[in-house]
Amino acid sequence: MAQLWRGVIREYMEYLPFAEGDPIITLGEGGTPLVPADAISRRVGADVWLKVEGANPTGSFKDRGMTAAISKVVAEGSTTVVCASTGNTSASAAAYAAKAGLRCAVVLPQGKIAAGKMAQAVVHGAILLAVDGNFDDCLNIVRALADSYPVSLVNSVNPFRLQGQKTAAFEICDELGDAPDIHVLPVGNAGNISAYWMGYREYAERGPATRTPRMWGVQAEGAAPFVKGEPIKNPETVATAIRIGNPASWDLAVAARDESGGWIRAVSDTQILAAQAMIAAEVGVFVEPASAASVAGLLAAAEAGDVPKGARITCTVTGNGLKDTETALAGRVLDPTVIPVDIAAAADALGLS
Ligand code: AN7
Repeated sequence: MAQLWRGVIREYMEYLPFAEGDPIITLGEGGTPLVPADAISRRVGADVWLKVEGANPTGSFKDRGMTAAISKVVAEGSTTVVCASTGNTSASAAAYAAKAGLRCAVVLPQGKIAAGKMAQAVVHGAILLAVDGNFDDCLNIVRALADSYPVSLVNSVNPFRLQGQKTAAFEICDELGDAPDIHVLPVGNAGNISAYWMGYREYAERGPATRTPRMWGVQAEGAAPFVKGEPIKNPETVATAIRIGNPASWDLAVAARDESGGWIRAVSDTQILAAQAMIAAEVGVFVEPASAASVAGLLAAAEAGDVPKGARITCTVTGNGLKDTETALAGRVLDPTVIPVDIAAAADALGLS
């Protein structure tokens, strides 16, 4: 009989601040595919795998952290959750709040959320507030709200979020038999790179892994505060998920980078979109632009001669491409060849006859 997946809290409870009997709000998150990416391996001369986080219930890695944060909110008896978001956190918060029967309010940068993510917040019944500002402004608002009013903040400054998100590192080690040599992922608000580093460290300390990987973080050129070394005022990138200028987990991300012997670099929007198209066409995985930043960063590192030959490399592709079809289809010709209801015509059009 198949082994059924029970969600990240039940699968990894001994590594998480949860105990049997605690309320657990889950949509079955985690257990996502780790896909060997031959087309990328060939390009960079290494052994590259994609951790496909778009396969989570709401289509992004945020679900791993949200199951933990929302479960704790329920345990504490709060009835309203709030978050700021570039789209995926709000989609996840709205879904898990719906499952838990909580009120959910999301504060979003106006006009900068991909349509699919907006749809998710709406259908799951969240209260939407749009701010004439960027994500960093939105985060300031919800932090102040949570300080002064009886609402629970579920952004990644909530420590339970990172606890849940670290389980992705566990899954990778469990599947590969040990930690990879290098782990690459996009960096926005910097919670996820911090969470992976925590997960890899804990697995090495407690036995399931013998070592930790180098952490390579990738930002979009127009939104690259870690590359600049300071927050930036007006972040801009086609990858709206990582359009963030003042990351909340700054110190944790710098520690992840430096303790692991890694780096955080930037790639252009053009490189991001090219990587997105390549992953879809040659690996068979449709990711959103922010997710493609990890692969774009790896390809750029290979061009610079910085990828060790034969290294085992895992790349997190953080979100599902279906969330933002507008960006993926921009500049593409969509017109199919129109044929009558006729097999010969279909064969003709396909060059088979
Ligand atoms: C697809 O949803 O910040 O560095 O508000 O949606 O942990 O912030 C999203 C971030 C990468 C960056 N890829 O992760 C939000 C939000 C995708 C994302 C990131 C995000 P962090």
